[in-house]
Amino acid sequence: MSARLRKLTVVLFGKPGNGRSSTGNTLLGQWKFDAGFSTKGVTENIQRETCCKTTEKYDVEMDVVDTPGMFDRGKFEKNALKLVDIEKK
Ligand SMILES: Nc1nc2c(ncn2[C@@H]2O[C@H](COP(=O)(O)OP(=O)(O)OP(=O)(O)O)[C@@H](O)[C@H]2O)c(=O)[nH]1
Ligand SMILES: [Mg+2]
Repeated sequence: MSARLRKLTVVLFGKPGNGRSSTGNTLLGQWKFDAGFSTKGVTENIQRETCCKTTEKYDVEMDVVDTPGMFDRGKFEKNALKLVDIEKK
């Protein structure tokens, strides 16, 4: 690993419709996560995307993890467990 390379993981949590996917797309600088208004919630599954940024000090490899809304359709526990599995890889 280069001395100037930094790895960062951002996990987006929150209530349904509060802007997680939009925030993720802004961080990535790309439209990777579906975002928009839906009473049912747009994001149904955990999705992980990676981007690389060069800042004044470091090259940053950033993983952004989008998640379904907390308390959404009772899926929170299941998705939290999936997240733990993803982080183990
Ligand atoms: N005004 C404003 N609207 C926003 C902002 N972020 C997101 N939105 C809007 O809010 C709505 C929901 O945004 P999403 O990014 O899909 O929110 P989410 O938390 O991923 O939603 P779900 O996956 O459906 O639970 C969309 O219509 C966005 O355009 C913000 O910072 N300001
Ligand atoms: Mg979403």
